[in-house]
Amino acid sequence: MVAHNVTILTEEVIRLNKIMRLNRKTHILGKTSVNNFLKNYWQKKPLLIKNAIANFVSPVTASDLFTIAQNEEAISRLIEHKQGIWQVKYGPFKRSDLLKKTNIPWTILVQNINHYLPFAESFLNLFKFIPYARLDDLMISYATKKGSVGPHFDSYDVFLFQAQGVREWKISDQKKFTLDKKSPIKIITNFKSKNSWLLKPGDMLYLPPNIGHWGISQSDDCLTYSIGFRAPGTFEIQSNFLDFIQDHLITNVNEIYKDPNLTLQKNPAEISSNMTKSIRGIVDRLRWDKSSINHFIGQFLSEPIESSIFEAQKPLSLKVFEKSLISKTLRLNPKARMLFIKNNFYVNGEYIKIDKKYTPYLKCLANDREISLESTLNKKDLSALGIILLPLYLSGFVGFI
Ligand SMILES: [Mn+2]
Repeated sequence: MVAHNVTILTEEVIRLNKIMRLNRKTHILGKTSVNNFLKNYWQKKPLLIKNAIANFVSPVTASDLFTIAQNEEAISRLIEHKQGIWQVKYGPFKRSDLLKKTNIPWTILVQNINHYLPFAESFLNLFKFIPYARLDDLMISYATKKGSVGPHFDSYDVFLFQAQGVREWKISDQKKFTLDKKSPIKIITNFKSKNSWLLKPGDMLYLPPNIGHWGISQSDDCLTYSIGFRAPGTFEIQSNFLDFIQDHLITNVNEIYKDPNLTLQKNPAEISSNMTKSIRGIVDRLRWDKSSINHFIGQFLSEPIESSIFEAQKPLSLKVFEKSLISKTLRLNPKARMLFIKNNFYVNGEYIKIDKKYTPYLKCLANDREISLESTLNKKDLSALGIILLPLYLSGFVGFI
């Protein structure tokens, strides 16, 4: 695991965690209230927040980022702009790839930092005013002076938090863009800047989808955190739903088409109306209701990202597991997604069947991503919770701190 190699100042993490826990409702949006943000900005228009976190010092360093970029599982990109040509290389990288001295401005972007650094997971807590089902990940980019990924637009909402150094952000109000067809990355060729801001450590810019933007590092130590959101496509929802229906068919596999009342047809190649009617009847027997659609939604939205690997744990007796449950804090694996619809819970695309009585505990685990059970919990409830949680533990979806 890469996390062991990453040097993070523990005190700094604790200090930041305190700021974030105490002020998480209002802090990160500055003077803008959450309700005002959702009503007037979310998915609608950009918002610049100066001093979203005052006196911010990034606990994540460029060196941490380079360490993560060496991990096989990590998703990273290195972008350079050489003599008018954009070049992109994909990770994993070697440390030597990143430490080379060059006069050409460059930038590296590493996704899913919250899977590797506990600090990054805590940092995402500041964005709890947006549902987890919409949250994608924390990406961190490092850039040398003039480093950039060029003028472009994204299909998703993003918060761009300046963590270290200075970055200039130019944004446009254009509706139509022309793209550079030769470039390996999405580059707008007719970009016209409408606003330009210098973001210093602790400043943040929110951008809704499809806003042209261009961030250019103004220093050799530029670190930008991108809090990205996800939104499933309509085609993706529909095709995944059809797969779900297929996986959940309750049909007698031995039942076959019958025609005991067959009569002589004039054209043997013709499919008769009797036959089309009979098969239409079979298709019409496919049924789904609100509850099966909800199960689909829960499973679909809680699917972890494709590259996630969960390590299975060594078998453990329920008794030993129960002991840990009341003495330690159980937390979700940073890569795990846990969501719920009313009293139905979904972890990493799996439906977790539970007695209604235990929903408050599971809601706590889903919302806070961790739970500490009290030792005063009675034996029956402890054992019931153990039976629910042990399979999640064995799959590596939850673990003890
Ligand atoms: Mn972007």
